[in-house]
Amino acid sequence: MKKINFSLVALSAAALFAMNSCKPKNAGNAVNAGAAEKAYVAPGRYDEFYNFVSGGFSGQVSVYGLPSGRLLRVIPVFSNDPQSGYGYSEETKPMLNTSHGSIPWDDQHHLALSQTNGEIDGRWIFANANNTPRVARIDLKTFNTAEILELPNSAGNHSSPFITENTEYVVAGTRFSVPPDNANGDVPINSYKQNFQGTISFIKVDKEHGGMDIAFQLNCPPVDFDLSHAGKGKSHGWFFFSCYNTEQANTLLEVNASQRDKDFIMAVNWKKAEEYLKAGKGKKIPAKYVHNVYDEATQTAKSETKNEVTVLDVKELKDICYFIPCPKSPHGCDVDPTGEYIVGSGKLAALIPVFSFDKIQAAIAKKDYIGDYNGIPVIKYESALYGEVQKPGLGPLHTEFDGKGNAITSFFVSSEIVKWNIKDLKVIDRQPTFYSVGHLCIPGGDTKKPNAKYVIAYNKITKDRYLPTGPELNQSAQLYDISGDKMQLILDFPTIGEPHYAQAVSADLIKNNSLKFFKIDENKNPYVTKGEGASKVVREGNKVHVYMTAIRSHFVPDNIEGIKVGDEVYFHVTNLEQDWDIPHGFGVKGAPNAELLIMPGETRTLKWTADKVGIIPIYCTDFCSALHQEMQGYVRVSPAGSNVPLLFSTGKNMPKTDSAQKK
Ligand code: K7E
Ligand code: CUA
Repeated sequence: MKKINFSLVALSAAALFAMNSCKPKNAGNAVNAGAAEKAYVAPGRYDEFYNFVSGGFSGQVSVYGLPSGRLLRVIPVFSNDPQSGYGYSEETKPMLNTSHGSIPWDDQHHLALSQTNGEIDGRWIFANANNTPRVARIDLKTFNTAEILELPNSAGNHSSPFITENTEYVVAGTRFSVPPDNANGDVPINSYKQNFQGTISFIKVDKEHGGMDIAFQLNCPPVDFDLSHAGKGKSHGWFFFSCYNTEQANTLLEVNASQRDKDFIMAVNWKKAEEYLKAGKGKKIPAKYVHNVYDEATQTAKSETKNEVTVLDVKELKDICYFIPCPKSPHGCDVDPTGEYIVGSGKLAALIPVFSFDKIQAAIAKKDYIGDYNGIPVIKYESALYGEVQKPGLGPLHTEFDGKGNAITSFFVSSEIVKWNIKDLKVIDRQPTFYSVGHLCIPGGDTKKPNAKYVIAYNKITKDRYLPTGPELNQSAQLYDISGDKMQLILDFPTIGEPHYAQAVSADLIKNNSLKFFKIDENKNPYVTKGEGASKVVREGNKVHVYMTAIRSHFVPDNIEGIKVGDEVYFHVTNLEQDWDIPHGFGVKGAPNAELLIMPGETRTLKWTADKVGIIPIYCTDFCSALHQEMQGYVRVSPAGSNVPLLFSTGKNMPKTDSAQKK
């Protein structure tokens, strides 16, 4: 959530007072002397945890080490990447394809590490694109985006991705309700109540390879689904979604969607939905969406358009969905490690309700409803409620769990994190954040087995925390040691883009499976060049394929003649190195399609259209050896229709050829 502007309508005078006083005067003094030691990781030493952090409006996912806060890598997911050529190289362009065409930049909010038995298994991490609804799977062997699946009938894929305890499903709820894709969407906006619909997608994940596919969608009432979490343990088989705008407003939501005292958490019995699906109750409806898969063998992405999706109507099919009233405009919806307690964080509420899974089940059994909402039963608040945390803070957003019976909740307005006990609902500790915290992360904090050494707060505002850099300041994270009685701030570090949700995991689970280079023998890219002797330049009409190799410190070929204006030149560059951490780069003067960064054993293709007569330099852009600066060459471009023959070489001077133009 980005910089909420709380309206006067929604806040009491007391709350406003607190907002103004939320920034302690001597923020710098909040860190005591012992802190530096706790966050210090000596040069050459590894961090204890990987921290995967959403990049918000950057569209990427970044990886930090904890406790040092060192940036380890930015993984390109939903945006073109000026570092690796992701989204620019011919191999990766299809990854950013959608039913709207190629989209070079999206907005990434939430992450979900794959789980087995409710624990992180270190295989994949899933990420959402918020703007043009998509879910990505990142392979944690290579830290590459392996797959991106578009979601039809959705808009603003916010409550996504959230995962079940054995990665059976990755689930995605739409933020905006909209008319379904196959309906006539040319309707007045104020016909929201009649024509709009909320959609939840259940994406099944192949157990072995991770491949994603939409198993079914739920057709739900038109509200805004904000966040979500799966049940676990006793509540495995259920999913919980926070909903706002149950007023079903379509304008000035700031006021119009803040009317009701309580909105909802929607409980979804997905095992029941599976039964209906098996019984053939799903309706196949036309829907156009795109599925992009990166094939590791060919190192090439393919984009496929799908035309159909199976929908279950939760109004017709009873016992899938139930609404639970939740004060007020709930944002985070978090389930504790036992699966019994569901925490709804009402942004405008002065308390935190904690719901009991057992009580929800009992209420459903007794039909303890206060009525229905668009045909869906609404459970009585008191019947679902375990209890309320009183006066926790202002503007609760998100909750993580420490596995020792405590929850830690972030408070955007009062700018603090607050630890409270789940059983007695008493506040135990509170610490300020600097400033306006959004999400929180404890390693494994939304699983059955949290590893509660640290909590990380991801903040929206950093003014006065860092040296000024003009009007724009990076967002930041703050690391707290939570191993003792009091939470202790030990480190600040800036982040790439705006961090929303993040996940962290013990480094041991990932680091030993990490691939060091691609084996050249296993490279099945159709344009691979497996040795310098195999390099060549092939003309097919106005297309020219350059099969090029790179190894310290030269390209083969590095002199090419016979290219003509208007030729489409494909530089297929294979990095022949078979060693960890020896990439080569590739740049072509004037190429509007960016550059390449090629990992050892990998082939990457840069498409370039020769647009001017002349000599075009090419060179390696990654400092790969002492003679990196010598890793360069030339391409001669002759006029269209010239008779300069196609020649290529490295290390010998080609014959002088006549460049006279045919008249
Ligand atoms: Cu709270 Cu998009 Cu998860 Cu941001 S959302 S903070
Ligand atoms: Cu290869 Cu520098």
